[in-house]
This record gives sequence, C-alpha cells and structure tokens, in this order.
Amino acid sequence: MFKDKKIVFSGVQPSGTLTIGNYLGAIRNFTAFPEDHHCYYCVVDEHAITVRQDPAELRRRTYETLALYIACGLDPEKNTLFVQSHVTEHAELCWILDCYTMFGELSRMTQFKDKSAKNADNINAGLFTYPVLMAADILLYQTDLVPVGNDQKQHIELARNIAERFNGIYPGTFTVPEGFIPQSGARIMSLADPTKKMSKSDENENAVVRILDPRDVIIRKFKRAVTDSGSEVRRGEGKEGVGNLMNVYSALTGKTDEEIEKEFAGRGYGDFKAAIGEVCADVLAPVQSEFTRLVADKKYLESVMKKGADEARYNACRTLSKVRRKVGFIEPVRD
Ligand code: ATP
Ligand code: LTN
Repeated sequence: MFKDKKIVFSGVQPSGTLTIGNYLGAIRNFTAFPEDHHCYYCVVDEHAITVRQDPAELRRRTYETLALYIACGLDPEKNTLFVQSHVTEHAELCWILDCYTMFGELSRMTQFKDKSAKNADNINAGLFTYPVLMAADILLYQTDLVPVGNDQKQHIELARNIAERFNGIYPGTFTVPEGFIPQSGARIMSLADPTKKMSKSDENENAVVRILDPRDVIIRKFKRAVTDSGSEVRRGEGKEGVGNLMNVYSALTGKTDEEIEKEFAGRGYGDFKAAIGEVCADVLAPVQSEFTRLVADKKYLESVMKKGADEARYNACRTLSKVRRKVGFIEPVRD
C-alpha cells in the first residue's frame, strides 16, 4: 500500500483513571513524532471489556480518556483520535487474525497470566485473545511505529510474528510494526510495592498517582511511597522503591542518576519525596486545567470522535478489503 508518511498507532484502555505510568510510559511520547508521521491514537474500549466494566462508567471514561489525549497536547486536527468500537473493522480483522494465531503463543503472554490470576472468576476468551485484537489495531493501519510502555513489548512482538506469518502466506499484506519504547519512564512501578507495575486498575489508591489527582494528593502519595530503611538517594540491592522514585524524577525532569544523587546527597528520602511530588504536580497542572475545560464539552469531544472514526475507517477498510480478498472471501455485491 502506498504511504507518503510513517504511520504511528497506539491505544489506551478506558479501564480506569490514567496514572503517571500511562503518562510517562505512553501518552507523553505520543506528541514526540514529527510532521512527516501520521499518528492514530485510539481509546480501546473493546479491550477494556475483557475485564468486567460498569457500562455508565466505561462510557464516562471513554470521554475522559479522549479529553486527556487532547489535554496532553494531541491536536485532533493533526492526529487521528478515535474510539475503537466506532471502527468495526478492528473486530473483524481480529477474527481473521485469530485464525492465524496459535493457542501456544497466546498461552505464553505474561499479561494474560497476570490478569487471569487477578480475575480468576472471569478468565474469558477475550482476555486470552486480547493481543490478537491489539495486533489487528496495529496492522489495520499499516503501522510502522507503536509507542508503548515496556509491559507491551511481548504483545508487539506477537503482532510482528502474526504480520510476518500472514505475509509469508499472502505476501505484501501488512507492514511489520516496531515498538517505540521511551528511554525513561517506560516502566513505572507501584508506590506501594516497587516489584509490581503501577497499574490504573490497582485497588490500592496509595499505589498509584493519577494524572488528575489534586496537588496535595500527589504530594501525599509520594511522601507515603514505600522505600527501604536507609536514607541515601541512589540505586542498589533492596532499594527498588528509591530506584523507582529516581525513574519518576528523571522522567519528569530529564535529570540523570548522577545529577539526582548529587542534588539529594545528605538530604534523606523525605526531601527527595517532597521534591518529586512538587515537580509532578507542576508538570501535571496544565494538563489538568485543559482536561477540566475539555471534559465539560461533550459536543466537542463527540465531534472529535466522529472525525477521527471517519478518517480511521477509510484507511482500515482499505487494509481489510485486501485481507478479505487474500484469504478467499467473495467481495459482497453492493448496488
Ligand atoms: P490496566 O490496569 O487496566 O491493565 P494499565 O494501567 O496497565 O491498565 P493500559 O491501558 O493497559 O494501562 O496501558 C496504556 C499504555 O500505558 C501502554 O502503552 C502501557 O505500556 C503504558 N503503561 C501502563 N502502565 C505503565 C507503567 N506502570 N509504566 C510505564 N508505562 C505504562
Ligand atoms: N494493550 C495495550 C493497549 C492497546 C494498544 C493497542 C497499544 C490496545 N491496542 C495498539 C498499542 C497499540 C495496553 O497498554 N495494555
């Protein structure tokens, strides 16, 4: 397929209120691509229902996630911002790709294992084939680059394998995508347990800092972050908590480990935690005020959704009709 621009695609689930992990690992980097890239950013509501959702809340979070995209600097005139379920080609391509994905490879996905353990009473088939829908999202747009946090590496690798397998049988169908993982901020850990990823659906509110948390809450959560019994700000064995806070501080300020160690030499964890809270609240303040303005304007958000879905659908249809032809479906007769 002829492309005059590199294609970028990524998505965030409206499965909770977004965290600084989502911000530093993903959304912040969505704005990093120059004009010769065309970017699609999707609110992946179909992925979200792999875990049981309250319908009214899912709807509200879908609007909120779109508003946050825009508040974080994504201009809907320059990027295609849309909702996954508005472009039904995603689900359709997912079915076809399901038939080219092996049970064994899906069984090896660590996110599936983690989520199955967390939702033992609802290990549904969608949770299992989640990565195939993600591959469909990416491959529909002939995507070159996928900006994501570190936890999605395995899913990107699977999307590449599916694309290569499909191209092996039906040459020239898909662009084989590559992950685009940031240098810093790619893996922010829970503030309550630094061996666990910070996750927006964590039940412990003290484990996560949310993009929309008020200033005093952000400061308090960092103050309470679990560290070790030492006091020196540096990385080391048994100092995962401090290491995580250094990652956050570095991702927020651009400072290196060396600079951070020097800045806090002899000052103890208390000062360090207070500084992170302040910086984090400062960085998020403009995002929060933009969000508040945008989320009140449902009509505007709906116009963005419509424009984005129309743009996305046009390109999704081109890939999907190629796929349908290749696998041997008869083109439906249209009058
Ligand atoms: P859930 O808790 O519902 O599984 P999540 O917080 O893991 O959600 P996703 O919607 O699955 O968030 O992820 C959106 C993007 O944010 C992905 O690119 C993902 O890699 C990134 N991301 C999520 N958590 C982190 C984190 N702790 N550190 C860095 N990046 C993250
Ligand atoms: N699985 C991703 C969300 C996601 C996504 C995508 C990311 C769904 N489809 C396509 C990049 C490209 C997650 O972060 N859990």
